[in-house]
Amino acid sequence: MKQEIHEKSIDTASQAMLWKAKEEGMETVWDRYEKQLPQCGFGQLGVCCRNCNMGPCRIDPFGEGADKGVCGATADIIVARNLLRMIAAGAAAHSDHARDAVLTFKKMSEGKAGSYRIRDETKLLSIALEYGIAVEGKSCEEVAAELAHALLLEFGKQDGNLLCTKRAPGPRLKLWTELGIEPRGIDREIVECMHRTHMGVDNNATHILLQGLRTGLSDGWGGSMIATDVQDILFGTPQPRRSTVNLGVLSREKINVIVHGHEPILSEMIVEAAEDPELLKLAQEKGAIGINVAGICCTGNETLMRHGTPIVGTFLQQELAVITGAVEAMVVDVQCVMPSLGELTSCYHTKFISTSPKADFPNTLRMEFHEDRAYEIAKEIVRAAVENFPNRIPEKVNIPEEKQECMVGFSVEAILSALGGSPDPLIEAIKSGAVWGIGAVVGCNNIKVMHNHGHVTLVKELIKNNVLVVTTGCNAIACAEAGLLLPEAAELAGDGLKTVCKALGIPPVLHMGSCVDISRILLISSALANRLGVDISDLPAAAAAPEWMSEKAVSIGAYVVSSGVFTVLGTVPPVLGSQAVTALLTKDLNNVVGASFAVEPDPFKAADLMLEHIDEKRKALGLES
Ligand code: SF4
Ligand code: MSK
Repeated sequence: MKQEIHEKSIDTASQAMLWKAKEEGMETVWDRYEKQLPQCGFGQLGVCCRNCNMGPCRIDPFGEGADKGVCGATADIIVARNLLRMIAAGAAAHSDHARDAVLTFKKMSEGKAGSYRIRDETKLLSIALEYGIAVEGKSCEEVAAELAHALLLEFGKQDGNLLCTKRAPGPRLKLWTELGIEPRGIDREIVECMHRTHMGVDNNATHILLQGLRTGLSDGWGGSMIATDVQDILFGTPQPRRSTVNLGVLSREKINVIVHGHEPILSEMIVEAAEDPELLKLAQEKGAIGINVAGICCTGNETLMRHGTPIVGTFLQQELAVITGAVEAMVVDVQCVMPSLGELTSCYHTKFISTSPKADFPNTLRMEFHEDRAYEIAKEIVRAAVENFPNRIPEKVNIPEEKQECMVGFSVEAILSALGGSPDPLIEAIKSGAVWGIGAVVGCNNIKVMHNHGHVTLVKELIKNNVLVVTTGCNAIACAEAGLLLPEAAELAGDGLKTVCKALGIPPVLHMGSCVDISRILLISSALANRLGVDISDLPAAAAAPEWMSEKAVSIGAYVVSSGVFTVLGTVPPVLGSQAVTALLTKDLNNVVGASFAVEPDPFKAADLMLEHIDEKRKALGLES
């Protein structure tokens, strides 16, 4: 199944770089995908198990061969166990990111991370109060030290439940408690998943999946929420600002430093180091007119939201950025970084710099990051990029023209302030039908979907039908590239949404941040539900991940649905090998948590499913329908 270049991406800049890759004989993720085809059917259905060394075992989906693993595990057990391990890995990724943010916060409070300081005092104090910390008469550092201690306890908690979940509407929290899925310690839930899926432990698909919901909740209302809170305290809560996006943000005359991955701890320092007079002088000596820091994936989203630094692209554009021949340094931390970058960067002058003590890749220059020397290390990294500028090979440079303006920075605080301080105007707009509902569209790119087609098509359909869209992660970047993150995009919205956006001066698609910032979406949903006196599952709202690929997305799906939001997946999760698990996820969960999943690869049909759901919820609330 060979695809033509124009079938691989809807983005013309990406297509141009795919042509360049072809001319230069460079291999990309699209080529490697073709070589994998046909992919393993057992894996796609989720019916293979390697959880002990009597295996690997696999179940014959046609009912002609083995119907049980060596130990007797059925397809239901194997599929459920595999799904639980995906959730555990996803929750671990988000939560370990959060832990590192808290540890930096702690060091800052002890004076051991001098490059960091508190940028949002109001948020520090309000969260400290929430965690029961008395703030009166204490310095910010003292409060921060106590808060860091309290937050760290959330990871290893052995008694009681997580504190952040108390932010959920009362009926939701009550439901989680009744179901026994209110999360306990963050690490505990993840460890328990690994224990339960060990050979011969939990062998009841429903029971296994309930642990999946609880672990997901420990991510969304635990790890991810803590990451967002601490990052806002340390780096500032995002406010609306303008920036630019797509491969065309790379500069011909400046030194291009790409920050890629997920954690803002280092990239915040890189943004600062790129303005250091000493490095700017060096850049000029090397023949450049400045230093251009731009992002990919969620590290990019973090610096975009807080500083307006441009974004080069989504997950599937990371190799294409290198192929421009204009990148002096690709600086990576953790998550969503393709190991292929090692080989690819060695074909260009690009330095591939890995910085996380946890994550190394082939052919990298290791410049390990430590908070105590944060700014110094950031300067060393930027210096390495600057010194690499003379190695740029002019004949190999081809930067696409495409560069799109966008408006970003819609934290919950920014949305409420745009609404005049309370969610009431939005609630009134929902009641009147001007805003028909809320659509949360998030998630990755997946090579199985034409790059950005699922994202952009679905979001356009939603806004056309007056659904206000909130977005994070790679969906946000895809929407930015398509021009949907501009107030002017209101022209593409239905009449009601158009009027609301114009009155408030906001885009019809609100960029709320990185993947961990889906926690912001949970909080705005809670604010709306509380104001209406209902549960989140009663809201005229629906979610989608049209091009998801990562295990983090599976954990996100688990907590979004457990929070009461119907969610449409655009790529098929590996569960179809079990009818019981599939039925549970797509139907029975409705009777448990008041929401379920649907799988719909066609973005038009996915939009229809979300709209039907919103219609039903409006009707149930007695709103105009
Ligand atoms: Fe096979 Fe059971 Fe071992 Fe899995 S746990 S590999 S199904 S014997
Ligand atoms: S970066 S997790 S590809 S959204 Fe958060 Fe994009 Fe998915 Fe990574």
